[in-house]
Amino acid sequence: MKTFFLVILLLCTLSAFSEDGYNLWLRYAPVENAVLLQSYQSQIKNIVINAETPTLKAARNELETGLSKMLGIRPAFTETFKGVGNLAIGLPHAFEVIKDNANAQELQNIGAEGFILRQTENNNLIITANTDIGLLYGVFRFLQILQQEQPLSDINVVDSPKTQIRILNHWDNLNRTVERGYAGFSLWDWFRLPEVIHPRYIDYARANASIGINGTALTNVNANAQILTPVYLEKVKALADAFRPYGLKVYLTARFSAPMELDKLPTADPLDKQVQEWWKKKVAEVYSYIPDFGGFLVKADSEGQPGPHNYNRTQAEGANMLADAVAPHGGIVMWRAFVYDQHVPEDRTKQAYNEFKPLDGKFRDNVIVQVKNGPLDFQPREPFHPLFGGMEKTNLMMEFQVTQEYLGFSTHLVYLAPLYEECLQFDTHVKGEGSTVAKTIDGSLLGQKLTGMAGVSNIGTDRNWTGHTFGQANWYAFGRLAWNPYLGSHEIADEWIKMTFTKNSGFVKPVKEMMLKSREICVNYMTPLGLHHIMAAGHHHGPGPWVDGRRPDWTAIYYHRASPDSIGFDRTSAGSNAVGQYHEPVAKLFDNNETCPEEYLLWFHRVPWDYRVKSGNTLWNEMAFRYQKGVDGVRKMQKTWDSLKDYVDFERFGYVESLLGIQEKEAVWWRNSCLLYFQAFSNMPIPEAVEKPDKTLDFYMNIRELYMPGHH
Ligand code: BDP
Repeated sequence: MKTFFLVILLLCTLSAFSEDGYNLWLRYAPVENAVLLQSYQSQIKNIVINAETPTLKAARNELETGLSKMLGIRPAFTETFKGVGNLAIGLPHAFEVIKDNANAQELQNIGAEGFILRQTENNNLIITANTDIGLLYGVFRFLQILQQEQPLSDINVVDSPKTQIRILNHWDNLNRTVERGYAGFSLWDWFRLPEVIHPRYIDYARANASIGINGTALTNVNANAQILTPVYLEKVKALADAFRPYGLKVYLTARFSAPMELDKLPTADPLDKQVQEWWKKKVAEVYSYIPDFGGFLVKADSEGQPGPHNYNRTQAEGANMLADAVAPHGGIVMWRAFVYDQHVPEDRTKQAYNEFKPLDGKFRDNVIVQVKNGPLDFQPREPFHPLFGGMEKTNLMMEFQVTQEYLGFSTHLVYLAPLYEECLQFDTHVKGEGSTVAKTIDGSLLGQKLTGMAGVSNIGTDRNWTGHTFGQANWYAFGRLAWNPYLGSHEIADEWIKMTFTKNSGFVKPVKEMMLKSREICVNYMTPLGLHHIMAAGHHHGPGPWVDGRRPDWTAIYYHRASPDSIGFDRTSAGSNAVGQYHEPVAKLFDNNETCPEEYLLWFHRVPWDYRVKSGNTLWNEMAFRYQKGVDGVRKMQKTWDSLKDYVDFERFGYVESLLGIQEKEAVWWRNSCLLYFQAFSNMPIPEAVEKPDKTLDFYMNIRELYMPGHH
C-alpha cells in the first residue's frame, strides 16, 4: 500500500510540473491535509454498490479513479457491509442502511435527478437517489467534497437541480468549424463516426455530468438540414449512446426549410398538412435511432434563417408544428426568441419582445422559448431581457453565452459568473418586489412546467477544451448556475479554483479576487457606461466604434450614435421607449437618467459629453478614466498571476501568463481606439491621468484582422 501511494505521489508531483489542462476540474489531486486524508481513508474502506447498470458502472469508475488519485487507496467494492468505513450507494431500497437513513418525503423532494449524501449514526456514508443518474450526481458531489478537502463528518447534503433542461448549445458545423468557437474545431468527428468513439467524448460527458449538465445540442443554430439524414443520424446515435450513461441527452437543431431541402417539398409552411406529416415521419425516424432523443433547438426568422415568417405564420405556429411532431415521443422544442429583422424600423433591442409578447400562452406545453440574457446580443454588459417576467404563461429558458464572442475570445481572462449572476438576480418585479430573473426561469414564480438554461459552448478540440485555462471556469459556472441559479459567483469560483489548481489559500484568495473583478475590467476597457456593440465588424474581435456601411443594425454607429454634443441610444419614453417593455418600477428606474444605474447609462440614455456623472466628472472624462481603469485592471491581473508562479505547474502558469500579455495589449488597443474615435466627437482633451495613445485614429481604423477563428 505504501509503495503504491508513493508511486501515485511521485506521478502527481511530476505532473505538477506539467499539466495541459485536459483534466479540467476533475484532476483529483492528492489530498494534502494529513489529518483529513487519514479520516477519509478510514471512512471509505468498503464501497457498497451494485454496479450493474451503465450509469452505476460509470459512477464506480469515477470513484476508483478519484479515490486512488486523491487518497492513494483502492477501496473494496462489495455488495455487503463490512465492519466500519462503508460508503453505500444505491436506490432507496437497495440496502437496509439506505432505507433507514432517507425518508420518503426527502426522496420525493429531490425528484428524478437529486441526491442525498449523508453520514449515518454508525459513521457509515450513504448516497441515495431516485434514479441512477441521481446517484451519479451524488457520487460526483461526493468526490468534489474530497477535492475541496471538506470534512465528511456529519455531512448531510440534500440537493436537486432547480431547472430541468441544463444544456450546452454547440454552434458546431458539420465540417467541424465552430461558429464563434475559439478553442479549435468541433469535438464531433463526423467523418470517423459512428465507428470511432474518441475517449474524449466520454471525458466530455463526465465533465458535464460532474456539474449536472444533462443535455447537449450538437449542431449550430444556423442549421444544416443534412444532420437529419440517415447518414448523420447513425453518427448522432453513436454519440447519444456514448453520452447516455452520464445522463446527457442529445438534441439537434432543426432547419425550418428541411422538408424542402431534403425532400423537395414545395413549401415548409407549418400549417401545410404535407409539411406536418413530413416532420412527423422525420421525427419518428430520429427516434428510431435515438429512443431518448431530447428534441429540437430552432433559430427561425433571424439572420437569414428560414422560419414561419416566410409563410406569414407566427413564431407560435412554427414552434407548435414541431412540438406536435416530437410530443408523442416525449420530445421538446427549444424555440429561440432571438428574432429581429433589419427591415423592421424598430429599435433592434425591442423586436423580440414585440414579436413574442403577444404570443404569450399560445405555445404548446412542450415548447420552451429560449431567450438570451439581454435584449441585444451577448454584450459584455446588457440589462436583462424584458421577456423575463414579460411572458407569464409561456415556458421560458435562459440562454447565456459561454464562448466569449464579444468578450475577447479565448485569449481574455473574463470570468463570466458575475455577468450571469447580475442577470439572474435582477428584479423584474413581474409579481412585485423579489421577482428576480432566476425565479422567472425556474418555475418558482410563474409555475412553468418546463424550465431550463442553455449555455453557448466554448468547447473545442484544444487540449485544454476551452482555449483559455480560465475559460474552463465559465463552463463550470454555467453548469453550476443551471443546476442552481441562486449560487454566488464567489462560491463557484472558490470550488473551481480549488479543484482546478490548489486549495492553498495563498493562491485561492488572490485568484478568486482576480476572477471576480475580471468581468468589470473587461467592461471598462471595451464598453464602459452602457456602450454596446462597438466591436469590429463580422468577427467581433477588437474595437470598431467606427463600423458603418452595412445593414444598420450590424453597425456600431447605430448603437452609440455619437455626435459633437452627445452620445448614447435614447431608449427612454421620449426615445425608442425600450424602457416601456419592463415592469414598473424598473421602467421608471431605467427611464430617468438620475436613477438609471450608471452601468446602463448610454444603453438607455443619450447624454451630452459634459453631463456630470455620479463621480462629478464629465461624461467624457469618466469614459476616459474607465477605459484606463480597464487597462490598469489587466495589468493588476498580470501582477497577481506573476506572484503565484510557485503554486502552479509551469505549463499552465506560462500559458496563462502569455494570454494575459495578449489581453493587456488588446486592452490598450481598445482604450486608444475608442478614446481617439470618440474624441473626434467630444472635442475634449484626454485627461492627464489617462495614458495618451501612441498611434493615430487612422492607424487603428486601418487594422484588418483576417482569418479570425469562429468566423466564416
Ligand atoms: C450572434 C452571433 C451569430 C449567431 C447569433 C445567434 O454573432 O454568430 O448565429 O448570435 O445567436 O451573437 O443566433
